[in-house]
Amino acid sequence: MVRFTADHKVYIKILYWGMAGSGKTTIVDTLYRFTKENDKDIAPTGNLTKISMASGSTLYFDRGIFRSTKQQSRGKVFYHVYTVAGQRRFSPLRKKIFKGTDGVIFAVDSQTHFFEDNIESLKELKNITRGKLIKEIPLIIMLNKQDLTEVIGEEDFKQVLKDEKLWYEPDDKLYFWNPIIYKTCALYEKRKDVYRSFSECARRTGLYQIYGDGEAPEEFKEFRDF
Ligand SMILES: Nc1nc2c(ncn2[C@@H]2O[C@H](COP(=O)(O)OP(=O)(O)OP(=O)(O)O)[C@@H](O)[C@H]2O)c(=O)[nH]1
Ligand SMILES: [Mg+2]
Repeated sequence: MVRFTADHKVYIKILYWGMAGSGKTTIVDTLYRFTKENDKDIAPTGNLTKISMASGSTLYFDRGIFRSTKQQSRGKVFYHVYTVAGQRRFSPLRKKIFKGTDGVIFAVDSQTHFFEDNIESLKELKNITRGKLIKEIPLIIMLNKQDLTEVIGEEDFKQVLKDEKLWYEPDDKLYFWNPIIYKTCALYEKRKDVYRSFSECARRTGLYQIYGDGEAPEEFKEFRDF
């Protein structure tokens, strides 16, 4: 739920969701370091909060707060970025962390042997969002770990989205808001599209609020170059 405060600040919650080990924590680490060290449209404020086990797997969540550095929104727009703990047993916790989410980035572990586990994680997300994905909550897909061999391709995952009714045909008014599927690598030294995928989710979340009153705006063509 986007929060507007009395002092004209806007808080947007973006959540990384996905199976255990898909790279969510690594993605936020890379996003943090990259936007701290480079002059980008967002910059971190403070440190990342990480609650994890000795193995590095998330126990509760990670959280980072980023502020917009764009001229028109500088000092006014803030992004609360969370990751969920992906292990199966943390399902009730994920439901809690999900509350108030404005935009979701779904991180896929692209290794082909995890194909079914990714689908299971997507189904759980769908279940929690109760039909709101894409319609009210923008969805972006990261096919992560594309630096490895034997990975899931874009067409494979598009089919998953179609099967899950998260993909609209060109004659549908939601077609324009179909999830963009990014082929990513979250490892800092080999990073690919970590910043870009976040930016697109943030951009869409803003458009949903400004032009759609919290829903996917219908008259979308003019926003193409927004
Ligand atoms: N090769 C490769 N390894 C990655 C990539 N992203 C993450 N990893 C590795 O995958 C492992 C798990 O990454 P995490 O970021 O902890 O995964 P997570 O999604 O946060 O896992 P949970 O917190 O258990 O849900 C770590 O060893 C990472 O270094 C990637 O793009 N490529
Ligand atoms: Mg994690």
